[in-house]
Amino acid sequence: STGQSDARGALIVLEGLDRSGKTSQSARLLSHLNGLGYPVESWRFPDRDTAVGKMISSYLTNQSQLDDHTIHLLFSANRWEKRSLMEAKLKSGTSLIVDRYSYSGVAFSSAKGLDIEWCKAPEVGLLAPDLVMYLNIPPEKAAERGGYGGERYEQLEFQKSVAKYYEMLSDPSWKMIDACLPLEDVEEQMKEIVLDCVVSCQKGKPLTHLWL
Ligand code: Z5A
Repeated sequence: STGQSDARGALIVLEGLDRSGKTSQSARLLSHLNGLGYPVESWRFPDRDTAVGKMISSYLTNQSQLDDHTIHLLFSANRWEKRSLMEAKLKSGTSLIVDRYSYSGVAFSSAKGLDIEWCKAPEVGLLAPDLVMYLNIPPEKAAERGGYGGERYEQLEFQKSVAKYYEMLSDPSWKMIDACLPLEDVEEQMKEIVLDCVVSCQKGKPLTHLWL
């Protein structure tokens, strides 16, 4: 077999603290891959456009209060409601660059004190990323960047705790990106890693599921 029929898009996830530069880098990677002629879309979680996403958004902007378990399950439900579309996109050959995924879900809720295994459970069965890139930045440095402090989780002490949980969740397959450098240098670290991943998925690397 040439493996041709199993060609698919890559599921690429960007994780990191608030203000680590995920949104900026998603846009850059999108245009990089587009320029090379690869079908690619940029996604983000939470997806605030769905019905569940609207509840999440109202919670994050402090317009509503929810029990910690409840909001955790809503974040997870927000990924589940996009799961079948995600699979269809990947199978049709479109790569997805996803700004935050299940690791954010577990890291943020665990940092509030919820049991980490309980937090992982609802994520089991979602598609596993082909690549996780962690935009690494000390919480203090991230806090110095613009626009900090508006939403519920944007507080230094909390972000420090989130960083610890990310460290617990990370595995050797994660690509650690130095996110303190200028935008162009951060992008430069990611381009080749992303392209390698897209090429290996085109060659038919099998899709797997969380939690690995
Ligand atoms: N959350 C959760 O609890 N559970 C879940 O399951 C999920 C999420 C999925 C909202 O997420 C909150 O939801 C989030 C986690 C929680 N809470 N927090 N914290 P979100 O994705 O909607 O929002 P965010 O991640 O907090 O923020 P952001 O604005 O998307 O940050 P970013 O994408 O990492 O950074 P950016 O927008 O690209 O850049 C931020 C600023 O820094 C901006 O002014 C840039 O110009 C600047 N910047 C970026 N890169 C650089 C470099 N390299 N040098 C200098 N300045 C830079």
